Amino acid sequence: MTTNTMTMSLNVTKIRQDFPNLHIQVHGKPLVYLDNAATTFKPKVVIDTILKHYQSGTSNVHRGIHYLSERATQDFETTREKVKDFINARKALEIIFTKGTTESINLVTNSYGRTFLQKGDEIIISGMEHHSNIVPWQILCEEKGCVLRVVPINDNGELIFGEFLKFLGPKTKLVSMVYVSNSLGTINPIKKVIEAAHRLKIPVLVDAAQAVSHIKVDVQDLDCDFLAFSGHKLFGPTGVGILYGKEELLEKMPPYQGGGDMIASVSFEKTTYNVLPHKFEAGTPNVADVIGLGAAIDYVQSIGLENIAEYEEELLAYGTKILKSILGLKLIGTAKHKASILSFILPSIHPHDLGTLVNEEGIAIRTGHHCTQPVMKRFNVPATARASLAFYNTKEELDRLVAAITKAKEIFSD
Ligand code: C6P
Repeated sequence: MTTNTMTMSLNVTKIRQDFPNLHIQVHGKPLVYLDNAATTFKPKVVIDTILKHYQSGTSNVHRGIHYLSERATQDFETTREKVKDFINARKALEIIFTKGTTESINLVTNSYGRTFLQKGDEIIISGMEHHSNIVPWQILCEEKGCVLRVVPINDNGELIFGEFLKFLGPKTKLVSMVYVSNSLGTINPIKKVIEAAHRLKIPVLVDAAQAVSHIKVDVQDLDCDFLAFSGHKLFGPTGVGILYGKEELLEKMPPYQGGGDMIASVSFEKTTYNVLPHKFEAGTPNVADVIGLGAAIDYVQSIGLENIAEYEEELLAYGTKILKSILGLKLIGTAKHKASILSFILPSIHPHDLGTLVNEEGIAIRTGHHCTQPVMKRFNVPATARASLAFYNTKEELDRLVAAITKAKEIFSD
């Protein structure tokens, strides 16, 4: 281990051995992967778990009494327990498996929203939402005649909490807000948001897509009513996500989709629905990836989110310092409370050109609007370059990013 990583709380050199994807070469150079907000790499244990399911455990769940089906069902339901413990839900039946954050939010808009919201009702979101926490509400507003209210953000990319408080009122029927912004890195004061909304008995959905891999999320402590996240941003597979909902709310909500597994009985005269959580899980679920998510949660727990947060804080501070040393570089998103996401622009290079040039150096960053076009509008930029860090990244990799940006600047100054 180098001196840079010695000072920090994790044995990153050892951790990096767990991630095969970190050891590939891109354009003849060792890959530097700084696109973790888009998706994280998967540790070998997750890959092996999925492989094992397909090689010697393939079966559907909840349907058979044969050995493989019982085993797959057990592994599948064990993951539900793991998710429950991971976010500290009261009961496993409060954990619904979905395809990802996007589907989790759409489940709430379609089931809760369409049932309990009416014309003139207001839904509050923030100015830093991902499109998946904007568009489903807009669709609902169009259908039901509800009103979407957007809490503004300040020049640092922080929620203007006073404005949020002013928006809350008798017409507010739901608050849906991101915990950690994917394009700014801002950590929102989500507990305060929930407390304020609950004083008026307004339920709150938390988009925790970017939160769960960086900070300990405790749904009982937050007291949120719904919480959504994706497995693939938590070192797990794509195609599986979580909707947490309080039991009393989920009980009141109608099914989101109809099909197998979500029913108690079906006849042409009357169909009755299954109990929670199955009421919301129509059809064959993503068995292998759910089981893979269980392995990812075990892996993250073995490192510990407190250790991860501490390490990433130091990495973020270092990255912020060295990026700021690049003449002309402007950080977009300078909130006091931030997760390890560094968005920036350069006056002379379009982010897409920068992304292309650093890619030639073997460095993966994301450029564009990051599915947050209103954030780009707020900061009056067409796009940003974004380096998003995980606990397997190092200071040396950030040094390589800075060197690649400096080289790109030189090319563009010719
Ligand atoms: N953000 C990014 O590069 P899905 O696609 O359903 O797994 O997650 C959607 C989503 C919802 N909320 C937030 C805060 C997010 O960051 C994302 C996904 C990726 O930033 C892909 S656009």
